[in-house]
This record gives sequence, C-alpha cells and structure tokens, in this order.
Amino acid sequence: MDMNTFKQEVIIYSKKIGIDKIGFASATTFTELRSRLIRQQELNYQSGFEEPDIEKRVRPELIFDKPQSIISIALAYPSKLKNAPQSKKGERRGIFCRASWGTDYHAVLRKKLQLLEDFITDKAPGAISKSMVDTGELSDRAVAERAGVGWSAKNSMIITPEFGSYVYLGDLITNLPFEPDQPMEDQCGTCNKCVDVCPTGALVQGGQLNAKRCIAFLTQTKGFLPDEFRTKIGNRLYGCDTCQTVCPKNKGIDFHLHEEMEPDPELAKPLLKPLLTISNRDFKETYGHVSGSWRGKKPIQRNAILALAHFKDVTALPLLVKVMKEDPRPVIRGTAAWAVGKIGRHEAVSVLEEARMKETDEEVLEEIEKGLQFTLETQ
Ligand code: B12
Ligand code: SF4
Ligand code: SF4
Repeated sequence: MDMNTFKQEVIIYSKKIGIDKIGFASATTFTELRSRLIRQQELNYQSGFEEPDIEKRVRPELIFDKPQSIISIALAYPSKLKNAPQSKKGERRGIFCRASWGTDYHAVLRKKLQLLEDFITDKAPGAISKSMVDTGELSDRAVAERAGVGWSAKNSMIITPEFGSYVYLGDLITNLPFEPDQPMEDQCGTCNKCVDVCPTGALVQGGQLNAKRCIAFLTQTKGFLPDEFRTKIGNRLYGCDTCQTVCPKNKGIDFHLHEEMEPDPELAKPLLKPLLTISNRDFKETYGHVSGSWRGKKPIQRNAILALAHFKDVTALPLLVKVMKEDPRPVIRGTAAWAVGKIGRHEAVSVLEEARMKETDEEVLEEIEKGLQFTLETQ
C-alpha cells in the first residue's frame, strides 16, 4: 500500500465525515512533555483529572502494541450564543463555558473517530487503532501540536489558525506508518494578554498553568471553594473561557459546523435560582447530555450560590435562607450561609444567628461565622 496516497484518502474521508482539521504525528516518546509533566507534579500544579502515570502519557507503546503513528483530529465549536438570554435584576443567570455547549463533545468526537477507524481498517486490513478523547492517557494537545494541528499557545491551549482555540481534540493511535506532518510555528509572539487577564493568576507564565488556581478546575471541585476564589468565579457555573475570549487569535471566530454542538441558550446561560433546588432527576434530564454535568449537580449548585452572591441578588435571599436551613449537604448549606451574609449584610444577622443555634456541622458553622462577619461591614 502506498502510504502517501492512503494518507490523502484518509484526509479526504475525514472532511467528508465532518472532521474540521486532521494531522499526523509520529508515535515516538513525548520527551519534552515528560519533563513538563514531572515539573508540574513537583510544583503541585496538576488538576488531578489527568492520567497519573506519566510514562503511560508520554510513551504510546505502553498503551498500544507497536504504535507507528498518531492521528490528531480537531472539531470546531461555536463561540457565540444566538439569542442569548439577558441576565436581569431578579432573574440572574450563570454561564457554562463554551466547551459545555451542545451535546457532550466526547460523544461527538468518539463517533467521528470510530468512522475514521472503520474507514482505515476497511481499506487496510490488519490495521489496528485505538481512539481517545480527553479521558485517554495521551495529552491530546501534545499530539495535536506534534501533528501540526495548531500551536501550543501561552494560554496553554492549542490554537489553530482556522478555528482559533475553540476546537475539541481527539487522537487515533495506529499501527500504520503514516508520514508525519510538521509542527506549526508559535504565533503568540509578544502578546501576553491571556497571562495578564487571568483572574486568579493561574497562568504562571506563558504556557504554564497552575491548574489548582484555574477557575475551569475550581468550578469542578466538590468541596467548599477556598475563600480567595469565591469572588473571582463571577457567574461561571462550569469552566472558564476568559483566556480564550481575550485572545486576539479568536477575534471573529465563531463556527457552527456541527448541529450537535448548537447550544440551547437556556442551558448555556441558565437562570440561577431554579438551579438551587433542582431534583436529581430534573438535573439529569435537563443537563445530563452536556459535558459540564459530569461532576453531578453539587458543584454547579455551589457555583450558582456564589454567582447569586456575586450579583448581590437580594431577591434570592429567601431561597438562600431556605437552602441554608434545609439542604442536607454541608457544602451547599455552608456556601448559602456565606452568601446570605454577603448579600443580606445587617439584615441577615437574625437568620444567621438562628442557623448557628441549630447547625451541628463544624464546617457549616465556620461559614455561618464568615456570613456574620459580612453583616458587620458597612456597605
Ligand atoms: C487536565 C485537563 C484540564 C485541567 C488542566 C488544564 C491544563 N492546561 O493543563 C483543567 C481542569 C484546568 C482544564 C481546563 C480546561 N480545559 Co482541559 N483538559 C485536561 C486534560 C484531561 C489533560 C491536560 C493535561 O494533561 N495537562 C497537563 C499539561 C502540562 O499538558 P498539556 O496542556 O496537555 O500539553 C501541553 C503542555 O504540556 C505544553 N508543554 C509541554 N512542554 C512544555 C514546555 C514549555 C516550556 C512550555 C511553555 C509548554 C510545554 O505543550 C503541550 C501541548 O500544548 C485534557 C485532555 C487530555 N487527555 O489531554 C483536556 C483539554 C486540554 N482541555 C480542553 C479544554 C477545552 C479545556 C478548557 C478550555 C475548558 C473550559 N472552557 O473551561 C479549559 C482551559 C484552561 C486552560 N487555559 O488550559 C481541551 C483543549 C483543546 C485545545 N484547543 O487546546 C482538551 C485537550 C480536551 C479535548 N480533548 O478537547 N483542563
Ligand atoms: S481558564 Fe480562566 S482561570 Fe484558567 S487560565 Fe484561563 S483565564 Fe485563567
Ligand atoms: S492572548 Fe496572546 S499570548 Fe495568549 S494565547 Fe492568545 S495570542 Fe497567545
């Protein structure tokens, strides 16, 4: 089989099935990534969502028998909401990041990779491949970078010249020796906007992220949000797009190429108050198909409470008080107590004191104290 002709056939087929960009990489060890991952581990900068075994991440032969090449695919997703609902006084809304708009991208990319895999196996009997999207061992970005899909930017994203950074990535490891493509030149140049605007200073320097400070990570944690970040997450319910929205390379980029990725504006920017008491069943039915629901409803509800505090929405006070008194989960009761104090100020003293009398959970009691501290502040 002539591998160059076959590579062209694979490229043509990928376009036909709606893969927006494809690149080919060798399957040799990712040496630079290895040092970077070790360094990140030493600094305690990893999120904990990555595969913990660094060798598996950097040596494809540990997860696939005799790998010869890795195909990287990218699918562009929308960056602008059509008919975006407005956040109004008394009807405040939160926001899910763009990577959580539409149907969960894992499912969409897996389908494309399966089609690609079938095509390859059909044309090249004996071909074996293994696909992954996000949850696999490999660094999807390191593969995309090596395959020339985009450059590794200062906001730590892979940026493609065509679709900006608003692309999902997937990989297909194969036992076929496809000719590798060339990596792309860095195009950030002297720009440093993303590093300068990151609300938590999570971008320690261009290309290096302390994931533990990254709002995208923090919105996905299940415990109490550390105090220092509570006023920084704004109305974000899941994920953070700030280092992408400020990026000049994303200016004017808004692709609507995949029907499954079309966001429902009411789910991308939902009303906050109804989220506080949504049942498990309703949460699953409404949000179960979006990627931002993978950690369940608790982090989203905690963030919704913080968003109401961010807006100082006094119309939410009765509901927050009810949640503070009745929710069975300490994280939710405690965060609500904090928000009640923050929004209600001196008017919240009696409800917080009453809650303090009845509460038995130590952590919630601490949050009630913090809420009471706010009531002493003047403005
Ligand atoms: C863990 C994880 C997170 C963590 C940590 C993110 C991070 N930057 O490391 C958290 C929860 C914070 C996160 C957030 C987001 N994530 Co995420 N995440 C992952 C996951 C599972 C692993 C990433 C990882 O291993 N990071 C460790 C770092 C060290 O490596 P890396 O970024 O993968 O690789 C680069 C660096 O190592 C760098 N590098 C290597 N050596 C060196 C040396 C030097 C000197 C320098 C400067 C750089 C450098 O080059 C590599 C290639 O770019 C991947 C899926 C996967 N399996 O790869 C998705 C993935 C990276 N996430 C993705 C997305 C969409 C996001 C969010 C945009 C979601 C959102 N809107 O909230 C944010 C973006 C935040 C940001 N600025 O990075 C996409 C990225 C698509 C793209 N175009 O780049 C991925 C690839 C998922 C997917 N399959 O589409 N994520
Ligand atoms: S996603 Fe948000 S918090 Fe994380 S690095 Fe980008 S701007 Fe900073
Ligand atoms: S904002 Fe500037 S430095 Fe950051 S990723 Fe975009 S081009 Fe690169």
